[in-house]
Amino acid sequence: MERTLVLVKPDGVRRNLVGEVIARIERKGYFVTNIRMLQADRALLEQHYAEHIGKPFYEPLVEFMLSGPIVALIAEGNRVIEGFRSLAGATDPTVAAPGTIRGDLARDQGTKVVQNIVHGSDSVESAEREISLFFGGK
Ligand code: DAT
Ligand code: MG
Repeated sequence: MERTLVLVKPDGVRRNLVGEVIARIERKGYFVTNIRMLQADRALLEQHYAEHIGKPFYEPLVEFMLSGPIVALIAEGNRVIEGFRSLAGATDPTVAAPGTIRGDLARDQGTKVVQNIVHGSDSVESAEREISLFFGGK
């Protein structure tokens, strides 16, 4: 079965949206097969967001992700990588479609980095790499 890494980012945890995110994953029919709350450290985030090193929003992104606890979970199901990104909606919450997590629950806060509630892996390779980072290869 395909699996993906979902993160509820610090904005989602601060706003008590962990249950809302999990409910949407479960209502869609995917299975949550592992979950943990953690305070990320810089070393973990530098690996997780390695593809964005050097971009103007990289440092604000890392600082934002360090700003409070996050929830990491593994969701499973056929085509869950694509399916969760569809549930999440577009990166920019201002234009993310209503009905999506970002479209319904987030907006532009005027910050250097977009705060958009959730992360979802974007390919099988990223998912396996990110699951290893957050769940030690399980
Ligand atoms: P996604 O999270 O939709 O996969 P991404 O991997 O391109 O998007 O970027 C990671 C995060 O960085 C994203 O969720 C929000 C932030 N971000 C991306 N592009 C940005 C931009 N142009 N300006 C500000 N923040 C950005
Ligand atoms: Mg991404």
